[in-house]
Amino acid sequence: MDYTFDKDILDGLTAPKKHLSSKYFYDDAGSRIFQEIMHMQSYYLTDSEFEILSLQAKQIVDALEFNVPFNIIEFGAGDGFKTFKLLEYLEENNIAFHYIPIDISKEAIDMLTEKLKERLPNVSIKPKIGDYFKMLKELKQDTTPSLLLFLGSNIGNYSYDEATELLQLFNNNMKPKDKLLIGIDLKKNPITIHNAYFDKDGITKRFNLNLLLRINRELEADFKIDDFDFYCHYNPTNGEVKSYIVSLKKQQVYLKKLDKMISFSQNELIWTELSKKYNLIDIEDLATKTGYSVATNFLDCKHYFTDSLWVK
Ligand code: AVJ
Repeated sequence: MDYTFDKDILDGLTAPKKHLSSKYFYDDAGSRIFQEIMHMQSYYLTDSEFEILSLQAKQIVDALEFNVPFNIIEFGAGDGFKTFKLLEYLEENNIAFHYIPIDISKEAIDMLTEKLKERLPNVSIKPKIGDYFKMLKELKQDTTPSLLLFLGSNIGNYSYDEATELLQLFNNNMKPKDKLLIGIDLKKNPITIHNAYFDKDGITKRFNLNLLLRINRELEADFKIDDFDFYCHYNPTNGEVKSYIVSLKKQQVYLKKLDKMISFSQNELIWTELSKKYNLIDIEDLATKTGYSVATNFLDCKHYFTDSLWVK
């Protein structure tokens, strides 16, 4: 077991305002439920970014102005199906590159590698399993020009300060002229965002409650899932979607592996996720603040989402 998991869960559930990190959503079961979310009609982010990477692949590659071969280093690659369109364009146009997908989920990376080898057998792929931060240090030694991919609006999971720290860390481990293509969801009609994160079929609820099942498995806990519910709220002013698990009654949960009893009052919340939305001015500020300049914002046709190309 990852000691950090035990400690983070214990700290989060004993905090005055309970919280659990959404990075722990992605065990194998959680990664599979996230696949269902990505295919929900209401979860527009997937289609918007897929459209950009399909229809604007040429524009993105032209904007890189890289010598070949170059590295494409993807953080949190997931199943890689969006990135596939970019790789396919490069392959079809005989542009040489090495694809280095990085993810914390071994199952996700194995599936991605297997599928990519089937569909693009000639692609040079060097998969890595681990935490972005640890991988970044290793990659700094490589002199090949690199495009870093941080897609899917994963940056939204970080508060503004955490995002600043992460982007500065990327920057510190990039070479001059390296580039970062970062997917960022944009502020829009609050109803559209509400429907994407509080879906009526309860898939996002299942995604959140799966974390309690993971804690039951890995910490031998006795969460009764039916005694908890899911709630989500979008704040149109600051662009923050916040997700919560709600305790439906006064109850206690025993974490047997840590020999710790956790008390919940009725209606007590566990904050599980932040999904932050930006507008283009915010993105400009965030890039400048973290040592980049924005080369281009590639927008989908509805302008719901941008893949923003940043130059170090
Ligand atoms: C994978 C973190 C970008 O915040 O939109 C989807 C995860 N949470 N539905 C997001 C998520 C609820 C997703 N990210």
